[in-house]
Amino acid sequence: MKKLSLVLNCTVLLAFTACTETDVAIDETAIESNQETVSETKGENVQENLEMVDFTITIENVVTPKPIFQSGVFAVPVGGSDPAPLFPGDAYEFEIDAGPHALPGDGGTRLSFVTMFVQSNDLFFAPDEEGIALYNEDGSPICENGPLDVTDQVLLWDSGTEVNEPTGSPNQKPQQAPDTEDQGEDENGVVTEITSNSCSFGNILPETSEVIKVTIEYVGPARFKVRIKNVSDATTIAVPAKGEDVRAPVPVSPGVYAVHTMPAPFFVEGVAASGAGLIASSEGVENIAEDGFPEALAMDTKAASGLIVPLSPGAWAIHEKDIQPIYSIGSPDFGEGLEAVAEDGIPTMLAASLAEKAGVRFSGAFDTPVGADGPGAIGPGGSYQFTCSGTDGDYLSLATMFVQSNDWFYSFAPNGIALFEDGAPRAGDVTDYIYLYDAGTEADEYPGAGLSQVIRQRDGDSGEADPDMNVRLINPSVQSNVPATVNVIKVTISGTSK
Ligand SMILES: [Ca+2]
Ligand SMILES: [Ca+2]
Ligand SMILES: [Ca+2]
Ligand SMILES: [Ca+2]
Repeated sequence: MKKLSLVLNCTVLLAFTACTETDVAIDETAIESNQETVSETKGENVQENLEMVDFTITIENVVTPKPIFQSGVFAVPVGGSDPAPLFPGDAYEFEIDAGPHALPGDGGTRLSFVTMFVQSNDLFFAPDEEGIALYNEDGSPICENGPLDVTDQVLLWDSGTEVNEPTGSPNQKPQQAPDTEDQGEDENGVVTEITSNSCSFGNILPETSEVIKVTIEYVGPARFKVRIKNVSDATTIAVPAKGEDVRAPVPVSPGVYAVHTMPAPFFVEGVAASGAGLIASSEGVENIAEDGFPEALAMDTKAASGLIVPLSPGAWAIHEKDIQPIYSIGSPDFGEGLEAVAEDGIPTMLAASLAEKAGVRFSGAFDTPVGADGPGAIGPGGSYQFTCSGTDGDYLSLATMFVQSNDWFYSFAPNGIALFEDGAPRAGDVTDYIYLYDAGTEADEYPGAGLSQVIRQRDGDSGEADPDMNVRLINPSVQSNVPATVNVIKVTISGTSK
């Protein structure tokens, strides 16, 4: 077993395991020394009159880390076609993608959501700041054996944004006109948990479990269905503002959900709703809690959602113009080590193959992040750097893993890129020439959640066979959470004449 390390912000070292099968033999000494391991086996034929130039290649992880893994809105009741509140018997359903964790050591994935307790000025239902853990400590989903009732993890909160009035008052939904926003006296308070079933003005509130029932079902792999049902009835709540002994149901509003690993996505207890929590939405929970309108919070939550993609150690080659040293599009993987890079972030075999390959002049591996003591992946802000030499007519190829995948890698086009342009050493940003490919060696799962992806798999080289065995470009629309290449990786070259 070989430990790879994931370096985040160049300082935090998080280890994740990547086991190796016998066909991906790891030579520990090679790993440790291969920053300097440069093969020159094919260098004999260099023309003496061509100037040799040193190049420094820098591979940076330029991901902007987002605090939320996945988010969305629930607004259309099951069986309906338009957004609407839940009335007694109605339910919202939505599905989420989540592995046990998104990054090593991140505390595990949890679900949070915010929805209005409609018979109020500004009360809402939500789990506590930690959210509802989706996996047990042993990595098994919380609801392996059918839908699990998690209503006991759902609490009632006062958003502190509108002064509470007797239940049934005209400043409360459903008495307010449907489109009205922000009708009622500003409270200028903080988010507070409602811990007894009465609040100011003597409102007698039902138990949470008398209003909603929340269940989570594992429809996996790494996928869950959440169901929020209105279980209130015509007599659930007293509405004294509408008359003595008058009772009513409690509708439940559309809301926003988030899959996250750090606590407090939407609000912080004891803190004003605006600007609080991971999302720091200026609207906060106010618009949902007062009026049942999820749009503003949903937009800010979406902006705070995104996949954090580490990049792995990889291999490089300086080679002749017309060879494709690492892969060919539309052909299966050569079986020379690309698979181990693309699936598990291990470059040893590919680097060894490149060192022996006809047409390759120099080659090596990059595995130790700048500023790190040992090999590891790079998270946002991290970088690899290596130097190589070449002459006019030489090409550069490289491969590094898109770590939140089963078998995706970044590379130049199959023939690499020319080291010289119009006779001058290439210099500058060459990210425009980098593409994201599927190696065709393992079936794809949802990026950042898949249980056979290197961060989450239990053993190296594990996963289903890819239904398409050919190396191919990733269609960016395949999964909505795959960032554009320029938002993940930046590759720069600087050449210096000797
Ligand atoms: Ca209030
Ligand atoms: Ca109001
Ligand atoms: Ca694949
Ligand atoms: Ca795998």
